[in-house]
Amino acid sequence: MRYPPLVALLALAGCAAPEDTAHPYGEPGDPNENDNHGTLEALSLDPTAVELPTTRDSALVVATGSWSDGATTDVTAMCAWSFVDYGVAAVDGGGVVYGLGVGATMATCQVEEQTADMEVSVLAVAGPAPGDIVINEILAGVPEGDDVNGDGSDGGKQEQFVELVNASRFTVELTGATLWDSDIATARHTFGAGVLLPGDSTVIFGGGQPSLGVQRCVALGAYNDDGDSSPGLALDVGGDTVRLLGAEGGELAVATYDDSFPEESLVLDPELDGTDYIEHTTVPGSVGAYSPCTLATGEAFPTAEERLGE
Ligand SMILES: [Ca+2]
Ligand SMILES: [Ca+2]
Ligand SMILES: [Ca+2]
Repeated sequence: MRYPPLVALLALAGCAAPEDTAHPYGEPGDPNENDNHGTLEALSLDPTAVELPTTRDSALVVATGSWSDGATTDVTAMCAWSFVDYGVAAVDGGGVVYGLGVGATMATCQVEEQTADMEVSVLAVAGPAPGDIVINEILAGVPEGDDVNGDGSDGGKQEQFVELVNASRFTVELTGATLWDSDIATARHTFGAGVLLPGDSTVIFGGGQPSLGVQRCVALGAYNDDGDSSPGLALDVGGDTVRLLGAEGGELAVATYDDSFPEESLVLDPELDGTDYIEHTTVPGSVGAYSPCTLATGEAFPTAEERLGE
């Protein structure tokens, strides 16, 4: 388990995110321009080593091929990439190198029968920037009798949940982030040590012992200082505002709803990328009133590789 729920808060020294949150994607070249050069005789990468300070940083690699007719061309878009450790880095079709997690790995580009290697090291996981983590789904009005968190009992307010998804292209650190409702002066949940890869999700329930068994999703009961009288997430059915604050207190995400969602979730439309919320059952192919840890259709959230490929 890489996400212990109740770990004491740690400062995020050294993990501050740069101001620039743009996605510096290169455009893949046209593979067809290499069609008439015969056989690829040599392949090289430039640079051959990349060090990324954080998972929010990226670098550009160019693959150059030497062909049997004497031509030398940019073959970056033709690379089939493989990694000794797929948890450390990824490279998109434009040659942009991304850090997924702390560590070092060899990345290999293969074009035809030729291969070339590049060392990639990633030094730290970045803190989240506003917009990285989206509040994708909120369940305030729990259908009576439903065991939403999967712990075997109908826990009433324990079944309320907030579904958070890393909709960015960066691995981010949630340690010390907090979740709030609009009318209680203390955080409804404080995140322990943990990171979210692109497309990973975490669902915070009002309480109980959540057990959903969905890969790339961590389901937790709200962790706060309320003691035995815990109101959990305290999501008012008549309307509320949910806020996610970073470890330093800055607002990362916010969602406000009214009383128009009586016994089902509200969900972003479209999921991950939208700004408005709609009734969960109105999403085409919806599995029902709610879908903690998955899209409304029950399908998995897109993986890091799928997000990079978009
Ligand atoms: Ca339950
Ligand atoms: Ca409330
Ligand atoms: Ca969902």
